[in-house]
Amino acid sequence: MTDIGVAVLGVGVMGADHVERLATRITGARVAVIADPVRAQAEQVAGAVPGCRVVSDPLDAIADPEVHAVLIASPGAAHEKQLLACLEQRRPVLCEKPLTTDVATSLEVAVREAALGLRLVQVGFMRRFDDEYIALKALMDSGKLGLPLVLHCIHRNVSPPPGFDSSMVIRDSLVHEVDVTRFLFGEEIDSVEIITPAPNPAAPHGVLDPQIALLRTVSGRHVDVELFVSAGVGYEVRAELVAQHGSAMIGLDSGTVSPRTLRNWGSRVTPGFRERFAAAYDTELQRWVDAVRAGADTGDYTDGPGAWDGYAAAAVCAAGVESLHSGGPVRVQLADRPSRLGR
Ligand code: ISE
Repeated sequence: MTDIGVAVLGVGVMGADHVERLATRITGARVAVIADPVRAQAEQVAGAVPGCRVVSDPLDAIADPEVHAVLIASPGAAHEKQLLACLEQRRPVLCEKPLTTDVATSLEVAVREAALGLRLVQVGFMRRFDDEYIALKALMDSGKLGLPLVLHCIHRNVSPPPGFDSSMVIRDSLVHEVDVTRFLFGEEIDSVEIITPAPNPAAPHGVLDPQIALLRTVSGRHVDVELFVSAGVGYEVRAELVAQHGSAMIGLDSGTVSPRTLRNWGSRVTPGFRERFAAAYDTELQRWVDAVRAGADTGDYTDGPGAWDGYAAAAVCAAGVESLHSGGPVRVQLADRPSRLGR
């Protein structure tokens, strides 16, 4: 089989990173078309990829005859329309989180996909492809630590992008731990509570940062997450599992516990998510391309979290945003999972 043609929609930081990845490290696929509202940016990124065309309308890119699969890295608000067009054209699609920007439209995507009897949508929760998370899950599933009980997480960024607000700490940052919780424990989240300590004076005006999220799974397991998007030091994403017979920690960068301050930022702390999860993104894309190529036989064009996972994460984050405003724990409302019809 010849390489599949991929359309990349949105070539900001993440989209451009994926174009470079597809063009240089991923086998079995080539970037056929790029669409971005900033034409100059699209031209610049496409210029580095032989044979890649720039198309103005993302919907034309999805329908393009050279395109077999779509990678959505556009802003969240554009996802719903682009995802529905992919489903209509039966195009396999890898969509960066969030699936869509609200719960109802995320459910709509999951329902429409299920009605096709195919698995076409994969959500870009890249931590599921990271060696450390995979090793932690394998350790939990092996039973060596006994019953998993508690997960303590840390999620710190140097600074948030422009326009970040308090609810984005939940929808943009906590969403990763939401998916990690569902991935590691293999169960849904039942309630969320957001606690807002005294804000960091260096946080952008009006942004409540840090925030502490308390998640409770349906079987009663506890997950706490410190979210600190204006921490000013580096990209610190850690998790410590506490289980019946012991504990295990991932995300220490150097493998040791060392003081982390601005002074040792350069040498010890990973600067951002592209560096921390570079290998995970490579694995994610290679496995997605392989799944797309194999999908015609199975109707499953994904190898990772799907539309339901994107929807469930959106539902948990909506409960989190409600808790941010109202205080106290908020129950997560989940619809019945749509079953695949047909195949
Ligand atoms: C960003 O969108 C990401 O996905 C990063 O992984 C996360 O650390 C950051 O907080 C988000 O804003």
